[in-house]
Amino acid sequence: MFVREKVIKAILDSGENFMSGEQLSKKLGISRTAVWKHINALREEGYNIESVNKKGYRLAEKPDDILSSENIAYNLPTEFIGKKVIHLDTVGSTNDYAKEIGNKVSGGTLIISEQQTKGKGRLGRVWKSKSGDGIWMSLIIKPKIEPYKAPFLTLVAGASVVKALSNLGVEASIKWPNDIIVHNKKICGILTELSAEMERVNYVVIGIGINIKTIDFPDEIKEKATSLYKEGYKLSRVDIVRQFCIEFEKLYKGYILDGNKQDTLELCRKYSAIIGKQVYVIKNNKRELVKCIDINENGNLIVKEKNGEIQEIMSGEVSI
Ligand code: BT5
Repeated sequence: MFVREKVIKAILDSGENFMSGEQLSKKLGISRTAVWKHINALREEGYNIESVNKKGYRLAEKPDDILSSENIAYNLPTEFIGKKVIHLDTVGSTNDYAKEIGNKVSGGTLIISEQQTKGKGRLGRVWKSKSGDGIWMSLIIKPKIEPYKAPFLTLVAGASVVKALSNLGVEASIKWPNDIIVHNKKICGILTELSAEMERVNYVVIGIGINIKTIDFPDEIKEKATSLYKEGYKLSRVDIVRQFCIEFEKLYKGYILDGNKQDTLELCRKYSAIIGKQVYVIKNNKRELVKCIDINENGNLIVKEKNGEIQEIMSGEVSI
């Protein structure tokens, strides 16, 4: 844990009570000047820390919505997912940032930015990521697997997002392969990128964008995009990220350590927006009406074509 996290943890742990500079300095083994510097840095990050003469410091209000390392990692019941968070004000793309540092940080590191100026979707598409409007984050993981096993991690991530939202009372569903929707509109997109050699994965970056507060979407997406706020949900971003970390770690460990795909697949089926429905599959600019039957062991979509033929679809786009 970094010193600044320890400072905020000590303050959070003391609840309503004040912690004096003296107490903090003894508890953390740092000088009082260092305590003071860390307190100021935390204030700059948005923490409302009261200081009262002769009493010390105390948190004036619960800092719910700051996506800081301290808030996310505080008593987070995971082993490694989300234990280290890099919180940025602005960045081109959290995925690109994650790829720059991927080799240097430990698995489980989370990069979160308030704003992205070059947020990316799949195939070079743009992901709108206005400041403070959502959760724009990338998780770096280092599974010891062969590269062909990595795409399943997109499903693990999708299942974890819907489960996390469901834990917080949001009815969301998964539109295979990488969209999460609420009331038929896209609330979240996932972009998985891989750094690998032929035989092994170096690291995987799972980029997740969740619209939280957006009210006005640009014209080109306003018919198909929505935010939690627009759908009537007022949730703290910190809670969502924490729930995501908890759910992701369970499914991820199951898949990587025990080869367990079932838990992820069960969630993908349970929360599927398309299984049992007629949808259009779009591939190579062709649009075909099919019926979705299932998601198979490999995470591929099984559909029945008009002529009755069963097909397995490995990638592409689905429109409802
Ligand atoms: C995705 O691609 O849905 C993956 C989005 C991943 C975004 C995260 S944010 C953190 C991390 N850093 C990044 O740079 N990216 C990841 P795709 O399935 O290709 O969908 C992209 C399409 O979604 C666009 O072409 C638009 O039509 C639409 N779109 C763009 N911004 C949106 C938004 N904020 N909400 C909903 N839809 C959006």
